[in-house]
Amino acid sequence: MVYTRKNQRNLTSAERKAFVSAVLELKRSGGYDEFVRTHIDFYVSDGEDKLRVAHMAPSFLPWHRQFLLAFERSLQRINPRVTVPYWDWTRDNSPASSIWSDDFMGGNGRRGDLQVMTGPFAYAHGKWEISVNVTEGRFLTRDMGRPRDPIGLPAPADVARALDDPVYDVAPWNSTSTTGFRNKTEGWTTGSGNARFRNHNQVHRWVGGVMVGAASVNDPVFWLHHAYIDSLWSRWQAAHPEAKRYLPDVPPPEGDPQHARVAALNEPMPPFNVTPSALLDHSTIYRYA
Ligand code: CU1
Ligand code: CU1
Repeated sequence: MVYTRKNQRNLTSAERKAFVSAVLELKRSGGYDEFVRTHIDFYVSDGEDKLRVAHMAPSFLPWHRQFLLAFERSLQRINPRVTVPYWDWTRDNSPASSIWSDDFMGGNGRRGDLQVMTGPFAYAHGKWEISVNVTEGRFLTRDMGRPRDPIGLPAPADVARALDDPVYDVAPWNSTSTTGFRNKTEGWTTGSGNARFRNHNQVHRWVGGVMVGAASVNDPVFWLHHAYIDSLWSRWQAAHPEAKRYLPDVPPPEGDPQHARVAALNEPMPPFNVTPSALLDHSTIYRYA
């Protein structure tokens, strides 16, 4: 049965509750922290001379598609009716948006230590202690909009600029690729400060706190953000039916600086035994509403 991923703003309160309960149960059982660990383990930058599959690479989109599917299957083992909702941050674009309500993601961090004090993932409520992290931090933090160095959320025009690019990705297949749907969506630019971050990266930075960096999975909004990014990949495919759906289609040859550092169309993306090619079409698994 093809299931539906919904816009989080359209969930009923029962659906919100079911999603949150499944996430909390996965956390309680230890399964959630395995996802945090995987994301940290595969947080490889393009300054490192090794294979990078998750970020700063063409497989940014299929790697996170598989990561989301694995997470969603874990939730569905707890409650088969649960799917991962998506957060359209071009529309629900303020700390007052309903996504941050007490029965869903909870609110902003408090002044000072940025600790989230409301909602199901507040440390003080006893169900969300961060145990796998890149810092000593044990509680969920957020710093929406970075008031000391303000950043906004991407606008519809920013998303449109990515969707309008007819090429999936271009050499050198990393954070310096200046064109191509993949990096326009992932969001590395040559700018400095906040201007370095667009679309996907800009949203991580806008939420702030643990959403910045390798351990960002510790904020459950990570999944809602990435479900929206995943939906943009679907929209890009639909908008460019003639385009090659993934590049590079063959591995960069020996002598190419990206040789053995990126996954081509038919190469597996560790830790998953799955290729980008196998993930191009999600229509037999789920759809976006
Ligand atoms: Cu990631
Ligand atoms: Cu991300």
